Amino acid sequence: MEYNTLKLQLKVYFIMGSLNCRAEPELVLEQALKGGATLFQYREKGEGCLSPDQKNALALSLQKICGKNHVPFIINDDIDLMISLNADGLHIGQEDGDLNQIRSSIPDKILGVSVHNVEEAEDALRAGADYLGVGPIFDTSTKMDTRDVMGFSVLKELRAAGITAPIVGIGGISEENAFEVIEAGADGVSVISAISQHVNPEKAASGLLERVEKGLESK
Ligand code: 3NM
Repeated sequence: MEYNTLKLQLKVYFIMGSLNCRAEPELVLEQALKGGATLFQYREKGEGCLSPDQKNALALSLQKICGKNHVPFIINDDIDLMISLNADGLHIGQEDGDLNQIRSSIPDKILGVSVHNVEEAEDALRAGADYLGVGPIFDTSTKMDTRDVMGFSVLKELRAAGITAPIVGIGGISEENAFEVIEAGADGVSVISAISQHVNPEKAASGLLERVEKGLESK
């Protein structure tokens, strides 16, 4: 996919599964999109997450909400579900299979890959990743098995290495620190709890969007 289009879609990348929400996932997503979330990833992971049938049903229902709002719908780490729903894309981690093989089985879909350094980023791009997720930038209590907190340095290193591909930061990002994440080199921010755990997901998403846009203007 064309880099500039994708960069705009990555500004406020909301990620969520049933375990992350305080209210009904559908309601949380509707509100997040109303507030200006630009991309959505369905990520059903963790102890106590939904059974495969329930997961498929919720995915379909969230996909419809994205469709109605013209926001791309990405699936985390489940290529079969992505293909069966004809979703807009897939996001995978470093341990989620052979990237070249995945790329060739979904040539026309958005493919995002989590990376942690320049080498992983270059490998992912060589295999055809469309965007890179980089983190954890800050401490997060949403995901247990993360790498060590990276701060801004990794974002700066990726850009200094000449990587121009779309990049989103992830991990502990909020309205308070989103500006600096963009300033350090990201095109957008990926968040779970800043939106899903907020009492007002719409307000959370609009606040993030404002900070991201300010960050982009300052570059
Ligand atoms: N991946 P929150 S951190 C899903 O570092 C995920 O790769 C991470 O949740 C990584 O916005 C993370 O609530 C959780 O901190 C992000």
